[in-house]
Amino acid sequence: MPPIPPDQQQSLVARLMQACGGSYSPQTRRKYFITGPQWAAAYEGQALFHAPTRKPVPFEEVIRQYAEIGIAHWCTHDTDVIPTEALGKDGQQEIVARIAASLRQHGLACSMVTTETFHHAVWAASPAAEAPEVRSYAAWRVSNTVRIGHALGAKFAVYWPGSLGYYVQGAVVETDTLRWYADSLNAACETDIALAASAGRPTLRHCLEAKPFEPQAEILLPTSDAMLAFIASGLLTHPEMVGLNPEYLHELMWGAAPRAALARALLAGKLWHFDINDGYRLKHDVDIAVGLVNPLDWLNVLVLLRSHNYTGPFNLDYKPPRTTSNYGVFAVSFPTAVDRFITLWEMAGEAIADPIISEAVAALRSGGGPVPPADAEAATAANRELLTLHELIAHRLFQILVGQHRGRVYSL
Ligand code: GLO
Ligand code: MG
Ligand code: MG
Repeated sequence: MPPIPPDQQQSLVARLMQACGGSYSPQTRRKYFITGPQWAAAYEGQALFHAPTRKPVPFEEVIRQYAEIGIAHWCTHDTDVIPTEALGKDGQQEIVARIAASLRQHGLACSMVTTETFHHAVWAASPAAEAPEVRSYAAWRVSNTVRIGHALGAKFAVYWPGSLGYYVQGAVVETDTLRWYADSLNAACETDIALAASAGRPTLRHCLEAKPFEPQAEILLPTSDAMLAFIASGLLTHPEMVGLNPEYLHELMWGAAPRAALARALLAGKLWHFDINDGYRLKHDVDIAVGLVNPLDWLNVLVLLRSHNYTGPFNLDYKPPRTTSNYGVFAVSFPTAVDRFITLWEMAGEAIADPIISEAVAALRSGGGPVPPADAEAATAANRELLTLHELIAHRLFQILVGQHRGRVYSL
């Protein structure tokens, strides 16, 4: 093949995308509670050791592009859209008004707002630092975000504490740090209650997001389970207003089974928001788009969520790869992420309705017949053949993943 001149590359990408087929219409995509973060689409490809590879994308452009793709909900960090120095000032009001106008114009809703408590130098010792002035600033920042959330009609606020951790042991007192972190959340909830009452709106659902490591060394709330314990610790004045925003990769990173972590959150009644992406165990937070690494595991995650009637948002918290262009972010990265999610969601419905899986599960639950309660040998023998069904179910899920349950054959 001769070299492809730069001015012909977009049309090549567009033609091959078209050739892939299998995409859903924007109307279909809008039916799912899929949310698109400002920061994901605007991510410029920078990282520790890595320079940016893309140009900045302003919120007007992100909102316009999301609308065209069929992503019906948008979310943001405060400082994705408002410079730190303008927060709480006239500049904030002016920007929030522009965001509201842009969302209206393109028919999008703001689903969630979140406070950046990790990038700015003020957070060097975390938002729950020893210095009281840093902590009052943190309390003001999360309260200000709640204010922005109400102004934009958001339903959720998310908290990824980011650098709520430390490089060396002994320099921070863990119990105090956790108390101070709770103080900020309490301030956000109090502000929310007052604002919601005066605006006649429901309060937001405040969702904690854990990440086990990176960017800091040791961390106080590394997992969703740790956050569940924190919510129930008695430190929060309004624990009923606080739930979880687990992120698929964050659970995978520490070696967990994401599906099991989600199941524990479901049982606690705290699975309110879900960051969807993909990646690898025990590696960095690479935030690859959903289904590109672990599609079978993703199918299983969605079987769990569908069968337990999860109705919260699916937030596309991933990073388009550094190799993708600004054009590619909206022409390939976002539409394909959304479409893989929808396909996996629909396949999860097929798995739930599959007669083979249903019969196998029912058989396993029926067991092999009554045996005396104290007889291990008899209980083992009663189930000897039935237990083969575990592997059969896993095979059937693989068949559903590759379409063999619909007659696609390779044994020609
Ligand atoms: C980073 C987190 C981050 C959060 C965001 C929302 O690893 O996943 O993207 O989801 O700050 O608060
Ligand atoms: Mg996240
Ligand atoms: Mg992540």
